[in-house]
Parts: sequence; structure tokens; C-alpha cells
Amino acid sequence: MVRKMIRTVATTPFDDQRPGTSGLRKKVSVFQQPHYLENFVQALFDTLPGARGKTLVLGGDGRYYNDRAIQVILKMAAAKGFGKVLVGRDGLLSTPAVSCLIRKYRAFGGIILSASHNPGGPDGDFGIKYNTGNGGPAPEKLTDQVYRNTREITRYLIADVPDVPLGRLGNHALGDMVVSIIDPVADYAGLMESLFDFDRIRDLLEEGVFTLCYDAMHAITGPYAHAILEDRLGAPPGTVINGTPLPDFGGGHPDPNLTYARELVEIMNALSAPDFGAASDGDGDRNMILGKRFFVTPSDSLAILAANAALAPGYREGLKGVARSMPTSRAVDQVAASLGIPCYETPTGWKFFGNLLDAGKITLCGEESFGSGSDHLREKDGLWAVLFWLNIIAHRRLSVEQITREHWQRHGRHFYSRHDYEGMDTHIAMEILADLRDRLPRLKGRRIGDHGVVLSDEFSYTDPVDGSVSEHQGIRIGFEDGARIVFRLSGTGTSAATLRIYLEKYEPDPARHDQDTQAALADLIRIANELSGILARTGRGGPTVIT
Ligand code: G16
Repeated sequence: MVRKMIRTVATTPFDDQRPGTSGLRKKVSVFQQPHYLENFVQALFDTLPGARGKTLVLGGDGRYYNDRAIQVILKMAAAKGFGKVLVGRDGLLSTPAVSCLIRKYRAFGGIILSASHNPGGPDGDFGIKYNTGNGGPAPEKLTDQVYRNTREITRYLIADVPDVPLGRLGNHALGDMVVSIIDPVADYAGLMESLFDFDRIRDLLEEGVFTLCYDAMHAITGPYAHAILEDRLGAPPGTVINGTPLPDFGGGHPDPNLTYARELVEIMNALSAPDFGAASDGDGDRNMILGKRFFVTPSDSLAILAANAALAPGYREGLKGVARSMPTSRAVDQVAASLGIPCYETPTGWKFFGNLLDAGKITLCGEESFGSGSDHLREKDGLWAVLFWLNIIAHRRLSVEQITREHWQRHGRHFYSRHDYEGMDTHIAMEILADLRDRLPRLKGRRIGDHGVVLSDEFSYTDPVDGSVSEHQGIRIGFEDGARIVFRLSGTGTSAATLRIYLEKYEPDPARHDQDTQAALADLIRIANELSGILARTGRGGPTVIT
């Protein structure tokens, strides 16, 4: 890069640039402040020695501000000395596609512009996260350093070059750097085809008896789902709904759960419901699986994928091990025990699976927060989970409900629910957790109602690969019958606090599998409310979202 093309801009630190569970997420208006994005990107680039001449992958979920941010980052990448940047056409790339591209093209790393399932638009959220050369989210060691840099930053470097036409496929020179605009779907679709039995799924879809509906929620997976489900697998046009990515997600909240994916839920609850329903979130890494009038919890979905993995060509060799985040139900633990493979418990956050996957200790992993994935990438992967389910159905020729009920019969049912109290005063939420923390030593050995407490602690994780320790990862209260309550604060919100309460109860007896989930968990819900004192402290009689 000709030196005079690089401008050094003086700046001062912002004090709120600490990355959360998954990158830096803030209101769009926060990112639009002069120097805000640039400061964070420079703080990141300053942690990346050895990037000169290397390849970066860059794309986002198409939310408002995606296109502007990409132009800024390209100019800063040129100033940093990257040799090449791969950008999805129109600046679009799903999170799993970025992971796929980093791995396939051995890139130095990738930047994903997304606030995931958070709403978009000028009044919505924006976000930025960095993935390292293994294709996975940056580990805490790196994000902590980025944060420290944001506190000390005095300048950033940016190239004085014109904007790149993001809609034109092919190579564009930006000073000495090449910007390669690529088809966002092709590499990812090829990877999916190598993992699943596309012929068998095509037969299932073309026979015309099996119907499905996929809701892309006007977010990033629209183009991927059209290309894979409709074009490659032969599902009829119209199978994918809300398939055009929009900067404000059509005014919706692109979070695939029973509350926010209402349109799909209504379709799947109708008398004429399709056989299979699925949805993905803003950046395409989450999934929700539905049958006719039937919801599969993400924890059960992970367990069912693990139990049926051998039906998919990519997993025919068997699983090395599995992992789940701590608050995720222990349904997959049962499967691991029956397969005789290890099961790891990690803190919330996909980044914690990276070392286990890289070290070959696990093949599948997942979280209660509607995420599952495998060693094919280093991100959770929404469409992958959908294709995995279709692969299983194409082989077993059973409905989603039959597959799930059979699974419960064999392994027992883990009644599971998460209660979210969104928009809570941060101070009160911290106080609730601090009080619970104080009471932990006195809870163990006590009885609460009919339940004897056998575990009361705050989860701390020692990574079995690099020995790094992550503390304060959620308050756990376990009972003698295996039931559990977990309390933690969300690390992905952009305003106020969200208190999450995770509830789990194991029921081995098939005669009791038909209970309603909230009814089955009623005891635990009462205990959780009493212990936390939410009603007295906030006046709230119930959660904002139940999943
Ligand atoms: C992110 C992380 C997930 C995590 C989820 C919820 O997902 O990648 O690992 O489970 O947030 O985190 P929290 O409970 O702290 O809000 P996504 O889809 O938002 O990137």
C-alpha cells in the first residue's frame, strides 16, 4: 500500500467495548458514533500480528449498517496490510458460511457483522465478532486483549480508497489488497452435500407425501435455504418463507423460538400443518425444529442428532465425543453414556467448544439456546441441523414426534424450560445473583419443599485442552432426583439485563412423558422464584419469554 494512502486518525477510547458472549453487540446508534466501529476494529487488528499479506473473510447478516461497516472494515484491512479479503456478494455471509470459508481457504481469520437473533433496523442492534484461523469465535484470551486495547487506543489506520462495489462478483483492487466478492452460498452448500445423504432427502421431498416449511425470518439464511432446500433438494418453491434478507428483518425479531417465530408456529399448529418446520436466526447459526403441532427442545434435538448420527454419511464413522453448555439439558449425556463416548460440559458460548473440536475430543456439540453443530465447522449451524433432521427422517420414515417419543422411551425424557426476564434493571439483576451466590454454601444438604439439595455452586470451567479457567459461569442448584435450576445473566443483550432461569427435570418413566412441560416443572419454577425473590424485587409475576 502506498504509504500516503493510509491515514492515521487520532481517537479516544470508548469505555463500553467489552465483547460479550459472542462479540460486541450494541444499538446501531452506538455503532454510528464517529470512530466507534473504527476504534473496535483497530483494537482487534492490533491483537493480530502476522496478518500482513494474509486472507480475511468478511460478511454479515444483512442487517442495517452492514454495508457501511463493510466498507470501513475493508479500508482498515487494507491499511493493516491484509493481502486479500473474501466478501460475500452484497456483504452477505451467514456465520456458519464464514466459518466454512475460513477453514476451506485457510484464511487468517474472519469478521462477522451481526447481532445474531437481536432485532435490526436503525433502532435495532448491530454487532461485530472475530473468528480465528480455525473458523471459530475468538477465545477469551484474545477478546480480553481486544478490550484492553479499546481502553488505550489513541489512533486508527484507514486507507483513503473508494468504496468497493459489493454487488459485483470478482476481484477488485483496493490499494495493494484484493477484495474478492464471492457467491455467499456455493462453498457452504458444497460442504452440506458432503455431509448428508442428499439423494435420499431428494427422494423424500420429491415423492410429494412429505411437506416442509422453512422460515428464514427475513434474515441471512434465505438465499442458503432457497439454494439448498428448493434448488438442490427439490422442495417445491414456497417451501422457504420470508426468504429475502431485509435490513430490519421485516420488523421481526429473528430469533427462532416459540415466541418470536410466530408465523411458523402458527403454520405448524394448523390442522393442515406440514410434516416438518424449521427456522433460523439473524446470522444463520441457530435452529428451531418443529413437527406437526410438536416442538423439539434444542437439548432434545442435540441428543436425537447424536443418537442417529450414523445415518448421515458425514458421521458414519461414529462420534468421538459430544459436548453441551452447562445449562443445556443432560439429554445428550444419556446418549453419550449409551454410546460409550465422553460428554463434556462447557460454559455458555460457542467459543468454549473450539478447543475440544480442534483436539478431536468431540464430534457433535450444542446448546439450549437453539444451537447445534459439529466438527465440520467451528460455529453452530442452523441449516446443518435442519438437513441432519431431514437426513434422519429420510432414512427412518417416521414423523418428528415419533422420532422424539421413541428417543424418550429409550433414554428417558428431560423436561426442560428456560425462563427469561428481559429488560431487567442491571443493578437488581446483579443483586439477585449476588444474594444467591451468598446463600450457596448454606443450601447444600437442605430440603426445599420435597427436594433435597445435593449441589449448590457457581460453575467454573477448566478447559481440558489448554487449562484456561473461566469462572462465574452460572449458579447451579441440583436436587437429589437429578432435577436442576441454573441462574445466569445473558451476555448477548444490548440494553438492561436479562436474567435466565434454566429448569430441568429427568423423567425415566414413559407413562409420565405426556405431561405439559411447565406443569412437570411447576415445583422447580416455584423454588426458583422463591430463591431469587423476583416478584418482590421487580414486581414481575412471570418471565418475558419462555422457551
Ligand atoms: C450466542 C452464543 C451462544 C450462546 C448464546 C446465548 O449465540 O454464541 O453460545 O448460547 O449467545 O448467550 P447468552 O445466554 O449469554 O445470551 P448467538 O446465536 O446469539 O450468537
